[in-house]
Order: sequence, then C-alpha cells, then structure tokens
Amino acid sequence: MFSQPGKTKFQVDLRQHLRDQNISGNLVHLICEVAEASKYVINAVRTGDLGVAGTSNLYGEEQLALDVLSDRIMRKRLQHSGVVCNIASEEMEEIFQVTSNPQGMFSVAYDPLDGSSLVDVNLAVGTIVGIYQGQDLLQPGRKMVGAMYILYGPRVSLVYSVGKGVYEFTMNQLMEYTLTREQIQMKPCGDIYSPGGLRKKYNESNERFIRYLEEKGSKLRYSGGFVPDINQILMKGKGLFMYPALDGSPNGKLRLLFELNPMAFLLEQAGGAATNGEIPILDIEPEGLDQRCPVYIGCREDVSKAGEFLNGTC
Ligand code: FDP
Repeated sequence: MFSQPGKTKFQVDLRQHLRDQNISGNLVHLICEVAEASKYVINAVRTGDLGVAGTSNLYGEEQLALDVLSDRIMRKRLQHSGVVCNIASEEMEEIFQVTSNPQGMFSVAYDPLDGSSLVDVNLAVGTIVGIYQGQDLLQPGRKMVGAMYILYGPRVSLVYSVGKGVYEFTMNQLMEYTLTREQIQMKPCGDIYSPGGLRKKYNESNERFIRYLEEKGSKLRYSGGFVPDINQILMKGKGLFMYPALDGSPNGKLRLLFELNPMAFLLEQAGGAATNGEIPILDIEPEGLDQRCPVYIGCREDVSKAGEFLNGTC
C-alpha cells in the first residue's frame, strides 16, 4: 500500500514504506536504525583512515581501521535501538548480548563492511544484515524475518526484504532513502557470471560448469565485492555468482551467517535461488558463527545446472 499524500510512488521514504508493509513497529524501527547507521558508514568509507587497525577478526584476517569503525557504528546503533537482544558481527568473536529478555526483540547478524580489501582501490563495498525474531542466531537462514544490504558505490542503495518481495531504495541529496525499485524479480536464467576464488583451485566439476557458462555466452562480471556483484545480478535480474569449494578450502570462503544467508533470502524472494551445490543455503543448519560454505546464487535454472555438474548428472 502506498500512503504518502502529495508524493509519487518513487518519492516514498523508507520509514513510510515500511509502515505500509504491515510488519511490526519494532521491525520497522530496526530496519530504519540500520539505514541510519549506514549513513555514518558511508561517511567513514568516503573520508576515513584507509590503514590497518593492527587487529585481526575471528577468521585471522587483518582488520582495517574502517572494518573496526563500521562495526562500532553498526553495533552501537543496534545496541541502543531498544529492539535488539543479540548481535553477531563478522568482526566480533562472540555474540554480543544486549538483553536477556527476547520478548518482541530481534537478533541481528551482520557484516559491517564486506569487501574491505577493495577500499584502498576505491571500488564498491557494502554492509550485509540478517534479522531473526528472538534470541537464536544459529538457525537456518529460512527462519530470518528480514534481510538487507547497503551498497556503497557511486550511489548508495539499500535493498531489503521482509518476506514480501524485494525493494531497492537509493540515498538522495538529503541522505534520505527513497524507493527506486519494487518487487524486484529474477529471470529464470541469465548470461552474467561472477566466479569467486582462484580458478586453478577449482575441481573438475566446477571447471566444467564454468566452461558450460562460457560456451552458452555468459559474460564475466566480477568486481571482487560480494555486495556489488550480487547487486548487479539482482538489479539486472539475471546471472550467477559462485564461490565454490577450492582445493585446500572445501568450504569456500564466504560466511553463512554474515554473507550467504541474507543474500540467499533476498535472491529467493526475487524468484532466484541459492545453494551450496546440493541444498538451499537457507536450509543449512549452522553449527557455528564462523561457518563458511560454497555458494551458487542467482537465476534458478543456472543454480540448478551448477548442482547437475556437481552431482555428475551433467
Ligand atoms: P573481502 O575479502 O574483500 O572482504 O567475503 C569477503 C569478500 O571480499 C567478498 O566480498 C568477495 O566476494 C570475496 O571475498 C572475494 O574473494 P576472492 O578475492 O577470493 O575472489
């Protein structure tokens, strides 16, 4: 429903749009708090220190000052939102408990600055967020009540779903998010592919799948940032992103809770698919915060074709 008198549909601001979605006031508030936090993150990305922080995250990766700052911005905002009980971040070792009373509250898993190795070369990066009702963060992604990402590119855009389709908002000159696309839909198959990881470490099935994509005329489109790469596929409505198991890294690179679940939720909501090559990403039972898994995400038919190459039926 659209209810902002005197405004066209595409001048609608995020809060009003969310109020019209028939979701709880607490969820509206939470999404708006993330949107507010993103304004400080983009400011940090545009003007902040590009150096290292001198610390490492739970994966042993060196943290940038910007990783640490973005994490603090997000955490503080969520902590003081009044609607969040547990917080997990790719940059924190443990779950941060805000309150032990989960009544009417949400838990949030986020990656504050995904693609931070691209910051020093001034390419697009993003924030990824998954939202769960109550206090349990170690649940299959299908239990999420909402997912979103913010893309810090030449423009800043926010893409979200609360299970009622996928919407894109873009930041205007007043730093407000206004609606730019609604009910985003993926085509059944596409002609863009984004292959993560070192190709010489692919196994034979993944190598054959890549050759199949190339032979069918797919174009390589890979920025090295998960958020812009997924955003391209979602906004064009076509394509496939993969980060497969690699020789020496059987679980690939990307993280189930902080990266894959939110993106899988959004892509499924848009009529696409996301699997680990066997089962939907959203059906995986997480065993730990730091779980990684291989991923094939994008158009339904392309994702299912990947599965056929992996299980040997193709
Ligand atoms: P980064 O290491 O720069 O933070 O998961 C993180 C990520 O970037 C994703 O954004 C990106 O898709 C992937 O890693 C890129 O990895 P490769 O360089 O191995 O392809």
